[in-house]
Amino acid sequence: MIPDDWRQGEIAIIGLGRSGAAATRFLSKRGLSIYASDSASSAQQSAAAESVTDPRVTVELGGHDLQRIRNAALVVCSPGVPLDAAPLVAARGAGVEIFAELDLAAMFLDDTNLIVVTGTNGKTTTTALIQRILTEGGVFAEVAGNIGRPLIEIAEAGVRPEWVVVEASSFQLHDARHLRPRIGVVTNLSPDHLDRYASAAEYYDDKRRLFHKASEDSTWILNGDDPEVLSLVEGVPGQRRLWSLEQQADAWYDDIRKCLELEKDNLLERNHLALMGDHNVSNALAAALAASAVGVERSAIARGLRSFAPLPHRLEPISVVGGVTWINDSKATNVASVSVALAAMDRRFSLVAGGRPKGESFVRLGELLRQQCTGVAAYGEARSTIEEQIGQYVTVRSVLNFEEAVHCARAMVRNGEAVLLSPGCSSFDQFANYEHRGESFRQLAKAK
Ligand code: UMA
Repeated sequence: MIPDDWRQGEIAIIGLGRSGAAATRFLSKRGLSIYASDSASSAQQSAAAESVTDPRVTVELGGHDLQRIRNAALVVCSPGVPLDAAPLVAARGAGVEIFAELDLAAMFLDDTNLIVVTGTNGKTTTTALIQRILTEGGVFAEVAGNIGRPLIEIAEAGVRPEWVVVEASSFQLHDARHLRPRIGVVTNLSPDHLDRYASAAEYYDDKRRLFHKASEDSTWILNGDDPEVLSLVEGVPGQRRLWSLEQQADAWYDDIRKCLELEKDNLLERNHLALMGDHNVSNALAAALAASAVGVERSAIARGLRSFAPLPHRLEPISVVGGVTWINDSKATNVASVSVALAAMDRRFSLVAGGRPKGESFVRLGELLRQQCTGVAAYGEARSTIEEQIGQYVTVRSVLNFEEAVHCARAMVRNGEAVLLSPGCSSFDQFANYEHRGESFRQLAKAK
């Protein structure tokens, strides 16, 4: 299964986060020589380096030996490594083949049933919903990919699940050549990661890699309300199943009867779904269609949806303290996600936003905030931009640090209202990741 030319030299692994560490384990077990390097040398990378005992693996932290990478038989890169990072530029310049970790895994999982979920927002919830429903329907399913577990770990595991539900980010899909979903889901599309891509079109091009191995046997589950999604799939072979919040479709939401419908029958009453916001109705409809394509019965789909609890950091109601509801939406790292959160709010609230900006404009939030928002506490590197761009619509208090922002936001609401963390930015100016930011919010809420 390992191509002969991979044994002609070293495999260069770029980045030693979860993906790089898992790829190193997988390839070293197959007897390959590996040079794994990471530009950083913090605790995570050091722990990964220490766990390597195979003498065929050389680990370098705090930098990359570009000449060694140029001479490699193959490069495997982590999703967080930008395309213009020096090691990737060096590899490309020397004509070395580059694999994303997810695509490397896909090569070894070609005979495994994959449901691949992509899109800009809602991927993780949809992925988790599908697994919940499949499990309810008696199907052995696991999740992997952007949701947190590198797909290569599934390729390594001894027992293969019947279905793997893979959340795929655009970074993981970049240049994917081997990924062959039996079922693919596209939740929605809007510009994102403009700090990494030169344009939204370039970002959509990576999303389009989902269809690279499409055939007449493929099933595509698509958001029928999103023209970008429908245009992305134009000309792609395979069966299409659409869901909609606006009109009748294969799965749709009947806003008059407040009921989710699947293939012309009632599936579930809206109030039996424990998730806030219409976007989550959309995710539930997508998951129902995917499970139905696997063959799960309607009653099990309904039970799976009914038993699904909100995921951490995604519009997660965390507590009610002194009559104020605290809602953690730390995963909202782009402006489109914040709009979705604002639309889901059913009461007056203050907003904590900020962090490291990704190059998007916040202006479109202005009108949405005017309706129910009592004030915005803007923090971190994005604070001045947020104040400049939405200050004319709503009161904005600009502060440097996160804790101060949470404190400020609390002071802007009363009994019966809510404090919403939906930052619209990445967390990296003050936190290791969005989870860390969400946990910090949880602790601060508890202390109020
Ligand atoms: N690095 C270098 N050289 C460089 C640049 C970076 O060595 O020039 C190093 C960094 O120091 C770091 C590593 O490369 O150690 C990059 O690691 P990574 O960020 O890819 O981290 P992983 O732990 O492998 O996590 C990745 C995904 N991270 C990103 O896409 C940024 C995780 O998605 C995913 O869960 C995991 O693989 C398993 O598949 C997280 C994410 O933030 C949740 N995703 C983005 C999002 O959802 O918006 C796309």
